[in-house]
Amino acid sequence: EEQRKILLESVSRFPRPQGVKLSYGTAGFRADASILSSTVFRVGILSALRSLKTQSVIGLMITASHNQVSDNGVKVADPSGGMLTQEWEPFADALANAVDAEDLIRLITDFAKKENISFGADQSAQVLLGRDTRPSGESLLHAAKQGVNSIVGSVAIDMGVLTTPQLHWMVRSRNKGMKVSELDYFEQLSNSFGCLIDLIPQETMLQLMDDKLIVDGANGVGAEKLEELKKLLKGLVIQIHNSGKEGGVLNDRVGADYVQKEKIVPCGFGPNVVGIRCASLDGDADRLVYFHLLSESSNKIDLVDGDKILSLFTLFIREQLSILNKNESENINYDQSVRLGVVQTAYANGASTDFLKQLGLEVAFTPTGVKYLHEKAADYDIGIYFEANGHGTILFSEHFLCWLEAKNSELASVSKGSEQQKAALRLLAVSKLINQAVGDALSGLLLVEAILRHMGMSIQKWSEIYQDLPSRQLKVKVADRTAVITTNAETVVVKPSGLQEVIDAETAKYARGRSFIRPSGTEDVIRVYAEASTQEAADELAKSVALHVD
Ligand code: NG1
Ligand code: ZN
Repeated sequence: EEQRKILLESVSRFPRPQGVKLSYGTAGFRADASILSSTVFRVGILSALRSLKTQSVIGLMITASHNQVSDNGVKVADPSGGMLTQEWEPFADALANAVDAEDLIRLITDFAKKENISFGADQSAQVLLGRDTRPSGESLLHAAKQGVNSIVGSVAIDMGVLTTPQLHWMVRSRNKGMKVSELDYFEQLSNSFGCLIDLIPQETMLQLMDDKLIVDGANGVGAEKLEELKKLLKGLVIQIHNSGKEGGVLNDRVGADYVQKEKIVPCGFGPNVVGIRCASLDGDADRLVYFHLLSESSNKIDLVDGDKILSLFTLFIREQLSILNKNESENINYDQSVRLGVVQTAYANGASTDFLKQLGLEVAFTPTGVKYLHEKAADYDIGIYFEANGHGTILFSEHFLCWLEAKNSELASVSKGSEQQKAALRLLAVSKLINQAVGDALSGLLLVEAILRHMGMSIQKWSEIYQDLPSRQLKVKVADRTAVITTNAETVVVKPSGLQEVIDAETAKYARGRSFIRPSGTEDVIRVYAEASTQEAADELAKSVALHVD
C-alpha cells in the first residue's frame, strides 16, 4: 500500500507524451531526448525490479550511441554485465507504453506476482546509473533516479559520465565482489595491456615502436576516457582528434558509424594523416573501427572494420593456442581440444567469412544485435564475436579460464619462461584486457595495438589479410516496418510473401551477389544490404532490391 502511494505520486511527475509508441529494440529505447523522461523514469522502476528479482546489482545506461546529439536512449545491464534478458523485454515495452499511473501500477503488480518479486523495507535493490556526454543526459539521469527510488528499498548510485562498456563492466565486477571504480577499470586495462607488450617477441618489438595512432573520439565520452587511460599506458603514442573540446558536435560527421558507412575520413582529419594508422570510436565508445587515408587528394579511406578486427583477434588467439599445444605428446589435455568459435551477423563481409572458414574455424551466424551474438559466443571456450560496424569482444568460459590458470602454474614450475608458458600468459592477459561484459572500443583498441606490435604488422598489412567484397547499405522509409518478418539469421524474408523470391531473382544477376533486408531495431526504416564483385554491381543490386521494398 505504501508502495502504491509512492508510485502514484511519482508517476504523475513524469507524464507520458501522447501518441508515442516505443519499443525496447536492438539497443534499448531510443528517441528524441525531449520525449524520453517518462520512459527513462519507468526503466528506472524496471531496473529496481530486476535487481530485486536477481538479488544482484543492475545497470542503467543513458545513451543513444551513434545517433545525433538531440536523441537519447536508455538500456539496462543485467547482473552478468550483459544486456537485459530478452524475457523481460515485453515487460519493458508494456511499462514504457502504459497510458496512466493506474495502468502502470497494475502492470507492475501483475508482473511482480508472476515473477515472485516481493516489495518492502526488508528488500534491497541496487542500480548503478551511467550516462554519456549528451546535454539531455543530466535531466534524464534525474528521471532514472526517481524511478529507482520509487521502489521501496531500492537505491540508485550515480557513477557519472561513462562509456557504455564501462558501466557494464562495473555491474559485472560489482556482482563478482570486485572493486568497481573507474580507476580500477583503467588499471585492469593498462596492466593487462602492459603484460601483452612485455611478452612481445624481441624480433618484432622494434618494428612498430614509435609509430603513432590517431583516434577519432566522435566528440564524445570515449575521447575523454581515452585521455585518462592514456596516462597509464607505456609504449603507445596516441593522438586524439574530435575530443569534443574543439567545439565539434557529437557524432556529427565523425565517429565509427559515420566512418564505417561513408568510408571517408571523419571531420577534423586533414590530408596530413595519409598512411597513418587511425581508429574511430562511436558516441558511447562501444564500437571501434580502424582506417587509413589513401591519398592527400581525396577523403576516401581504406576501412578496417569489425570483421577485420575479429579476424586479427582470431589469428592471434589461434597462434597462442597452437603454441600452447606444441611439444605435447598428446593433445593439451583440455577436454580433447579448446573450442574456439567465431560469431557474425549477415552484415559481415562475405570475404571475412570465407577467410575465417579457410582457417578451419567454426563460424556461427545470429540476428543483428549484440544480445544474440554475445549469447552465441558464450557457447564456446573462447568465443569471438563482432558486428561489421565494430561492436564485439572475446568471451572466455569460466571453465577454460580455470584450466588455463592451472596450466600456467604448472608450466611456471616445469618450464618457466618457455614459449608455452608465454602463450598461456598472453591468453590470460587477453581475458583481462578485453571486456567480458560487452563490446568495448577502449579495450578493443588496446588489444589491436598489442597484437599489431606482436605481429610486427602495419595497418596496411593488416588490411590486406583479405580483400573486402564491395558492399552497399541503404535505408528505406516505409509505413510499417514491422510488416517485414525474416528468418535464418535475418537472411530470408518470410513476410510479405513473394518478396524473398524477388530478392533472389535480383541477386542471381550478379557475380558473388548477396542481398538481404530487415527492419531496423533502432530506426524507423527497413535496411537493405547488398554485396557483389564490383562496387557498381553492389550499388545497383542494393538499389533494385530497395525498389521492391518500397
Ligand atoms: P539496427 O538499427 O537494428 O540495424 C544498429 C546496428 C546494429 C547494432 C545496433 C545498436 C547495423 C546494420 N545495425 O541496429 O548492428 O549496433 O544498431 O547500436 O549496423
Ligand atoms: Zn555505441
